[in-house]
Parts: sequence; structure tokens; C-alpha cells
Amino acid sequence: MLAFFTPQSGGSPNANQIDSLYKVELVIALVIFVAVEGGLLYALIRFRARKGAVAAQIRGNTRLEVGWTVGAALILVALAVLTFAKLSSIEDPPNSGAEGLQLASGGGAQLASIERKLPPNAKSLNIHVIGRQYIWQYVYPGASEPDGLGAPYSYEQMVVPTDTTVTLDIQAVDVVHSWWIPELGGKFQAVPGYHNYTWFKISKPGLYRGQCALLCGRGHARMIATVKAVPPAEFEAWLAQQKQLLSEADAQAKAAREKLKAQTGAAQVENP
Ligand SMILES: [Cu+2]
Repeated sequence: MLAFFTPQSGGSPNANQIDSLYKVELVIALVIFVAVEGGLLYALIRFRARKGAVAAQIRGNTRLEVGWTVGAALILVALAVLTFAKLSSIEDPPNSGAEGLQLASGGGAQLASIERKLPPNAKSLNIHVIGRQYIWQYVYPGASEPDGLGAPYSYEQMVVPTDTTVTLDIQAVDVVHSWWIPELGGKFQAVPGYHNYTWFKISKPGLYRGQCALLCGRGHARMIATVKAVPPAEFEAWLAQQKQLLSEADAQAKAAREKLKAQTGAAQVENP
């Protein structure tokens, strides 16, 4: 029942921390709600009077007024302290586990910055998440050329290794989209010309579902996303196969271009 009112979690430590912070604050809010509404009901019943009765005229009560002002301020301070105490475990990625993918330091040559958080040992699997109307693209490390081209990619479904810290570099190429897999943490906007960063670390294999969380056009409803977590060995095999398939498709496209060029003359194949 409570789960219906609280954030989804269970996929990644940051989502679990968001969920537990939410629950603590919800309980505090419930206690205050019950106290305030209880006091109101008590006053309504205890001091009810028949028509025509003259109400007592009370003007000011300094102690009471100072009391509820200071009390409310203290509640806000407590909520703020609690939130800031939890924030680092939500924002800062931990190291990968022992069972995770073996990563080179700085995997993908990314550097930490104020926005981009890296694990303490600076090793993460960095995946670019690119929003476009109306599909998510994921670009994995492993570019075959120095300019970053030739990196393996996939659409709609992201495949990741378990027990491995995955950092995301979120971008958009057309309009603003929003990346959100609720069980894996908070929502992040994908904004053209800007990068947003988040992370997750999945302990057990499974499928995590989400979808673009910002109305981005008429195809928005179909802009779904899944994250499939598999054991590291399976991930490596999948990535190698993905690379293979992409290079085969590239070779086929190249052959088709050559054929077209031969048939029509190079000048007419400017934008194949
Ligand atoms: Cu979208």
C-alpha cells in the first residue's frame, strides 16, 4: 500500500536512497497532518455551541504564536538536514563491485567535474544517452576511430553489466526529452546543447522499464526505454556482437553506395 505512494526503487542504490528519504519525510508529514487535523477536530467538537451563543473574543497570544512559528521553522530545519545528509549517497556513484565488469581507470576517458560525478576510483562504464524524436540512442565506449566514431550503439534498449557502476551522459539532438527509469534513480532532462549526468549500479540481472518523461512531440508516447542488466561476460559478448553487426551494416551500406555511384555517376550521390 505504502509502495503505491512512494517512489519506485530496488534497481540501484540511488533509487533506494531517494525512496527511503521520501518515506522518512512522508512519516514526518503524516505525524504533523494527524496532529493538526486532530487538533482541529478536537476544537470543533469540544467547543461546539448552539445557534445564538456568543463566541469568546481572544486577541493575540504571544507564547502560542512564537511557539508555532519556531516549531514550524524547526521542522523545516530537520527536513533540510535530513535531505542534505542523504544527498551524497544519491548523487555520488560508488565503486563497482567485485563481480562487475573489469574497467580501465576513467573508462571512456571521462573526467570528473562539478556536474559529472565519478566513483572514488574513477572507474565507471560511461554510456551516452541521446534523446531524439522519438527514440533513445545509447552509445557505449569502444570507438574504433580517434574522433569517437565507430563506437557501438543501440536504440531503445540499453544493455549493461551487473554490479558495475554505469555513469550516463545525457544529451538531446532536437528538443528537450527526459530520461527516467524510475527503479534506477531520479529523472534527468536531455537538453539540446547541454549535458546532464547521472549513474546507476544494478546488482541483479533484470529488465528495468521507463519512458521519455517530458512531452516532446506527437510520438512522445512511443518513446520508451528499457535497461537490461546482464552478467558482465554476457555484456561483453553482446557488445562484441553489436559491434560486429554495425560494421556489417556499414559495409553493406558502403557497397550499396558504390553500386549507386557506378550506376549514376558520383555527382548525383552527394547525400546517400
Ligand atoms: Cu521525448
